[in-house]
Amino acid sequence: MLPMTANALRDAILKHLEYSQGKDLANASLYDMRMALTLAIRDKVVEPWFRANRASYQAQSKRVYYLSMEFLIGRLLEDAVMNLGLTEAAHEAVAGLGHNFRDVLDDEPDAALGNGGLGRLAACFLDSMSTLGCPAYGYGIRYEHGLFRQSFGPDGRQLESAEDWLRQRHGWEFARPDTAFQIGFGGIVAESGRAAVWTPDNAVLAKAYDTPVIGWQGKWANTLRLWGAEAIDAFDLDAFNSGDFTGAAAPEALARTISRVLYPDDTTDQGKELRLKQEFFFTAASLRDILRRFARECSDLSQLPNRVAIQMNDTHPAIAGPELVRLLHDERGMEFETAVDTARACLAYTNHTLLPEALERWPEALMTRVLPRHMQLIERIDALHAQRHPTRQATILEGGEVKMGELSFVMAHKVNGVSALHTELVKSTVFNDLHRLHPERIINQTNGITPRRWLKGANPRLSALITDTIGSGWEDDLERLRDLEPAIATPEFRDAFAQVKARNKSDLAQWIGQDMGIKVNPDAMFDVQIKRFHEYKRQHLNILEIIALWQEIRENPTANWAPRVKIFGGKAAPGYVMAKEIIHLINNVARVINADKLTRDLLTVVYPPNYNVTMAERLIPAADLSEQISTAGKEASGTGNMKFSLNGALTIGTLDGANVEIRELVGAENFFLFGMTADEVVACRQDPAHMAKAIARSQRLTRAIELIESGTFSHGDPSTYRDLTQNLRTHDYFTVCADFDSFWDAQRQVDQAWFDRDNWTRMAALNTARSGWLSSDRTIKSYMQDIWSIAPMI
Ligand code: RUG
Repeated sequence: MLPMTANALRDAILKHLEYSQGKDLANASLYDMRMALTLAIRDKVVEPWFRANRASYQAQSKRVYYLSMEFLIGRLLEDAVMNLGLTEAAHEAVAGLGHNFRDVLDDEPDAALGNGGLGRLAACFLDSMSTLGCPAYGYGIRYEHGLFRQSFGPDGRQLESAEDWLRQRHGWEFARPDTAFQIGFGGIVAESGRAAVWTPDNAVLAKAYDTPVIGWQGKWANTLRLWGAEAIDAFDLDAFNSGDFTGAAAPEALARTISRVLYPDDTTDQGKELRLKQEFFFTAASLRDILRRFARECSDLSQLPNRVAIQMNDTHPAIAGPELVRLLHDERGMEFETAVDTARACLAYTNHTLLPEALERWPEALMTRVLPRHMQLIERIDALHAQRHPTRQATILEGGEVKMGELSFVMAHKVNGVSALHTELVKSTVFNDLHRLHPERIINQTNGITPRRWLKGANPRLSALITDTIGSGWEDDLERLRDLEPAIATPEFRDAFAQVKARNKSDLAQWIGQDMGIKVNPDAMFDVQIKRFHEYKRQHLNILEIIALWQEIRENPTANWAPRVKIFGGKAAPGYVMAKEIIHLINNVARVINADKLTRDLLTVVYPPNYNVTMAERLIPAADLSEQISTAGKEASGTGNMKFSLNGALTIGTLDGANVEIRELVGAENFFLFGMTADEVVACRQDPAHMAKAIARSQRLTRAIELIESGTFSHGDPSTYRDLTQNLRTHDYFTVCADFDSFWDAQRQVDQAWFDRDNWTRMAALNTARSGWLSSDRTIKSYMQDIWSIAPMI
């Protein structure tokens, strides 16, 4: 006899198989089973979802509106089942119906509505807001095609193809055809008294799709509302009747372009009109939705900041400032300055980067063409700021461009960086002048990760060991992991911890063998670098060190080397030539090194294609060493670094982003530090020969670069990687060469530490025990207190 919940769940699955999928059990495919389970679980989410909505309406509570171009949510089924406490019941129910639960979970497409850290942070925040009972809506775009699918050509180059997660029905969402707004572009502005009337010359319909986000233990659920673009008049019947079948569907095709693809880039401003339209599209629809909800509860617009907290995730929704001013001033008659101040009291802005190419700037001509009224309002906002702060130097408009970072700053009551170091750099560099004028505005909110997905879900073995040792309750009170410390002093716990890691590694080794045909030694150190490819993240520093190591092992194969499996994962933006060259090089180094019989047992390089959230969930629990090797001052925070540390991997890293906090938390003795500090990097660049000197100083680096230049990894063709090696020799902005020797030395310290396996395990377990502060629950509590002024409702 199955336990009751499993029985009830089985009945619910059968009902959905029959009535939602139109299948009986005998004919149900894996897809049918997954959809039926998804819908049965979704039913369970609806009740707490309604309850949460009712509670926040009744309390007339302030709500958070998290505006983000990206929500990298990945798969949802396993998370929802886990948060509802139904994992065992679902397992039994599915097995009882003749299917394998793991296969059913793995059938779900990975919803890649984001590029990397910024989008995954938004997804972790949704989980934490629901867990904490913080009334919130996530607002974004329902992209038809998420981040591109990556494969590697026979020559090792990255190939991109369209991702199509919506080809199958998205079982979690509720379409809301009755919640739709017309979003206009272009047109003319006419003066009308004190305000203005904007008449766009074209418009699309933003249609809402809601996905409930259930928190831990099913106590609260918020809504992720994604906007899909459609034509207002979907079909041109006259064209159809005259035989122009393609032309008849043209309005729909054109409108849908706006929500068709996620821009495959997280650091550079694409400069495309479509991108600006996407940004305005989802921001404007969200603001209208927010004001509509507010109007149902309150008629006094001066109360808006007491009910509405709008978080702009990066500058992508920065147009929210002028658009909210327009809605309040032009459409609701609020006096201009009051409208600006009211909007500012609602808005806050998170900065995620200092890279100049990633701080969006729009040509004034483009802004005027696409959003003529907003351009006028931006000029007035800039002028008002100048009038109020006559000593200001930083302007919103400069050189014929609108600087969206400055606009966001001026229109936000709080601006936050995402790690301690990053926030100090935000103050001292990009927003230095604005910080001088508004010294209270910039605050730090170090990023976090949800322990539900990144420990409980991704690493069930470690989770079970933790629960056996300190009891449950750590899932939403992660600081409790500190209670593990006394146990870590015992050999029994360390053995159990080491066994968990060994089993996770054995699973990964099996997957690598099956998926890639590469046999890896599960007893070797699994050394992992997974993240977007970018020169500042320095995957090329890692591969140069691998080449140097390979050489030394070849020369002295019987020496006491620590065997390593070097694992890479990540995509490069399709237009980012240098990042794609690094991918190309890694694949070819892997080809050559993996074929070398002399070094085979000591060094293997593995690079599975199409890295995504699901792959991260597989790799992180099996990692021994986490590579966080960015040029100091360039990685705003990082969140992968936190996931590794929580899962008991040791970090080799620079003093960059949240590495600084991680090192303080876990203890300097449990972290392998190398490289220049952010200040030293700046000083190093003062010497135009820094890279040449570093190469001349380091025989190993010289040999590694020369080996690439000799054609060893390019079938004898010395020209293949010329751009890459020339860049290192003559430019090297990201100081790969200057940090190389320090990186090499730190890697040898890692080797030494690895030889004392029991002590390694102790260090790894201490990383887990001391990572509680990295929970996104901590981050969200801090946003609630310092930015949103919202109290939890559970
Ligand atoms: O590069 C940053 C990461 O350091 C950070 O951890 C993450 C979340 O805050 O955001 C990343 N990011 C920055 N993604 N896009 C940008 C530039 O717009």
